[in-house]
Amino acid sequence: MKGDIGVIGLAVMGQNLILNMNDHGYKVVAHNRTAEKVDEFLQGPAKGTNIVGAYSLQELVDKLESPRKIMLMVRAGDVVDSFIDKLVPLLDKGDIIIDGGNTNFPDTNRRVAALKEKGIHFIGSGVSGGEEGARFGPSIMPGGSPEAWPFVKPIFQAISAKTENNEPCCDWVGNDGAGHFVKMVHNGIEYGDMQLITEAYQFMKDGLGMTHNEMQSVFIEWNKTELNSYLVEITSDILGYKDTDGEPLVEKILDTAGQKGTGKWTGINALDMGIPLTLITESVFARCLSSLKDQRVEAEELFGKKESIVEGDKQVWIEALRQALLASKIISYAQGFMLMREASNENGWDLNYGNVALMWRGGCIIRSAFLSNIRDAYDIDPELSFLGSDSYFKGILENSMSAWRKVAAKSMEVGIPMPSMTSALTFLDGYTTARLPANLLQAQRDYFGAHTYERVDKPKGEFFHTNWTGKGGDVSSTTYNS
Ligand code: NBP
Repeated sequence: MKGDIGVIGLAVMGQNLILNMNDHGYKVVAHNRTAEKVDEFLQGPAKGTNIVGAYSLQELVDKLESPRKIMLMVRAGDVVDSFIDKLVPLLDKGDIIIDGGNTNFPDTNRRVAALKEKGIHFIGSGVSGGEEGARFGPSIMPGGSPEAWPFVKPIFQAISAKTENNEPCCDWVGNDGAGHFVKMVHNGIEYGDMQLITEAYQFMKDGLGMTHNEMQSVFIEWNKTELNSYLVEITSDILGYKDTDGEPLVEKILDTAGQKGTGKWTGINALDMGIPLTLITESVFARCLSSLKDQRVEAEELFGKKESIVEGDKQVWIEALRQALLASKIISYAQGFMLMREASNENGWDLNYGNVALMWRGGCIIRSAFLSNIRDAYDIDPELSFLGSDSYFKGILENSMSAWRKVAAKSMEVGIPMPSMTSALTFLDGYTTARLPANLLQAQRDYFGAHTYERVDKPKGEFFHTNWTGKGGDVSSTTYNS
């Protein structure tokens, strides 16, 4: 009997996805560049299963049922192109290549188009959930050649995480690089969620002077509220984790955050598309700032250490912080969905935002109860332009406003950096202001560069230039936005 699917790449993600597929009754053919890893896998974790090995790409191709489905779980970038180049001459028209790595979506756009010309279908799929997700149920976000989906759907939906209603956290996202785009935004939101939690931690630790056991208890309690999520849950575990000397391990970890690019790509795409994705972008910058460790140490000496004590009833502050975190999180998701909406419009992807929320509901790093509410919001209005306008989320934003402002103001007053919580509030203030000071900005642009402006008392699209100093001419710059 031939294999149902081939997987190339036997590192942590590939091995665990293969074992997951095997558990669901699929016969998987496993291949890896370094052939010894095939043996190690077959004689190790795959021992006693139906999984078979292939030591060359030809052997892999020969062992698969038609149309062949071959999933790459390898390092993103050139490695993917190199496998595609080697596979294509061995494949038949109608065969399917799937890239399950963390690929930047323009690469997927390019690969879908290039392979289409050769009659090969290509799926670019985000896979989230890390090792455990891959093994027992990841969130899977596939996009690319729609013709390929019916062949891959049963396998992907079987191995994916399920919601509490047993719905698979995997559905077709859209054409071209839509799946990888949605995975990129997922990772950007992950950056935002993590940054928000760290800001709450610093406020509790430095501002309220709380112990790690106290903070752990707060996160355990928060996990029983609307903040219920995987990241809040692991944060409570981390805060309670003691090093061998009995001290909290987290305080021994160097405070410089790493990043592998997906948050940065999300920010770059937001800038490219003109979407004010402030919270996620602040989170990326917060990681950049954290990496300037030596400079920060010198600067603290130069400027003096801040005494960031927050006075007042601790319990009141903790509840205010919870509300500020929740409200900021709504803004982060609202901005992420604005970005997806713009990308969907620009690329003709016709994204289903409720389905995206469903795919993130389980299996992935940002899984949370909150995503069910997002799904509900898009069920009510599939074209919702701002998540915060949905009645459920609007209610939370309004109820949290006073506490959120108090936390933001206090952080500024005592010098606790909270870039994501404060920028989220500033965004909402801007978004809910009908008239912003951009009129003055337009006047400045016209003053120094004759960039022209529109008038509130004239139809939109009519542009004016003023000779502000009496010394300039009447020639204006060409009006366009980039
Ligand atoms: P890695 O990202 O570490 O990739 C390891 C695989 O890539 C191995 O099979 C390795 O083969 C192969 N490879 C490399 Br590296 N360079 C190669 C080359 N020049 N030619 C051929 N093969 C090469 O594995 P992973 O962490 O399992 O991740 C796989 C994909 O899934 C990545 O795109 C990753 O971004 C994505 N992802 C990872 C996670 C996670 O939590 N780790 C989560 C979600 C998505 P070798 O054994 O011969 O070196």
